[in-house]
Amino acid sequence: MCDTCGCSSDGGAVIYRPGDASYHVHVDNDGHGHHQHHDSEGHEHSHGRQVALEQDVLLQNNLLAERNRGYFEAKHVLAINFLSSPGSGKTTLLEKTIPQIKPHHRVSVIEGDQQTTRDAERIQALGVPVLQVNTGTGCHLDARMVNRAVMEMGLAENSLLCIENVGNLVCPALFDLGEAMKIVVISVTEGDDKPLKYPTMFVEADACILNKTDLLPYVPFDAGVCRDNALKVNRKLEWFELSAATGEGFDVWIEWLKSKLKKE
Ligand SMILES: Nc1nc2c(ncn2[C@@H]2O[C@H](COP(=O)(O)OP(=O)(O)OP(=O)(O)O)[C@@H](O)[C@H]2O)c(=O)[nH]1
Ligand SMILES: [Mg+2]
Repeated sequence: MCDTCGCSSDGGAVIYRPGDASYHVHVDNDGHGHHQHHDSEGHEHSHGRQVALEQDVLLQNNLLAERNRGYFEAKHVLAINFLSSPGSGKTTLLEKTIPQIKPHHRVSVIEGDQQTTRDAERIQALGVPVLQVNTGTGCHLDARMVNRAVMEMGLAENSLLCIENVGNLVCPALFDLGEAMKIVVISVTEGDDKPLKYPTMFVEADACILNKTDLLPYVPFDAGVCRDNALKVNRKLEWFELSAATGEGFDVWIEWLKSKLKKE
């Protein structure tokens, strides 16, 4: 049980490679993984070790996050943690963003969801390396899950790593993954008061993307008010307004992302 947010993420996470039914990696509490192989009769044989769960979940997480950060820095990998409520458009944003980055930089993706490999399958269709972490009843990714996934996939030098966190506007903000940046995605159907009601996510974020602007004519949402609310809780927040569906507003976002990649 996670002492921080009360969700159960202790060792329950499993990493999947979309399209490869024989591939599963169970993530231990120390971030080690063990593959499970199915024999001809479908029986599982697990290899690995279990370590007692640390009491201080966040301290333990932060230590491993620093190891991840060191690894990313050594390889000049720009790791971005994408966070939002369920359905704000994180995967759609990646589907539209990656094809514009891929000609210039290698891109890898880690997908976080409680269940299914649906998002990883959507990303795999773009032709970039992707692994899916299923957190089971856990409501966020943590540093050990990312550490394990990164060790499984390996990362190219000077590349972009996109980590799509579990859809949740609360708990994922508390867990450092070792990323260089957190980007919170909010969509116009969620209400322009969300930055005030869920400030931790916006305080922790480096940038905010207001998505689904194509729906603005149909919903009572004031983009200016939302921006002001977000900047009230974090005046350094970079702000983007776009529609991942139509591509409107995408140029500014892509130019900004490319400028960050140049610095890697
Ligand atoms: N109108 C409109 N719909 C969008 C836009 N972006 C995403 N959607 C739709 O919103 C729904 C959710 O999009 P996803 O990209 O799956 O959202 P997500 O944040 O990845 O969802 P989870 O991974 O479940 O948290 C889908 O039906 C998308 O087609 C947009 O800019 N405009
Ligand atoms: Mg998604």
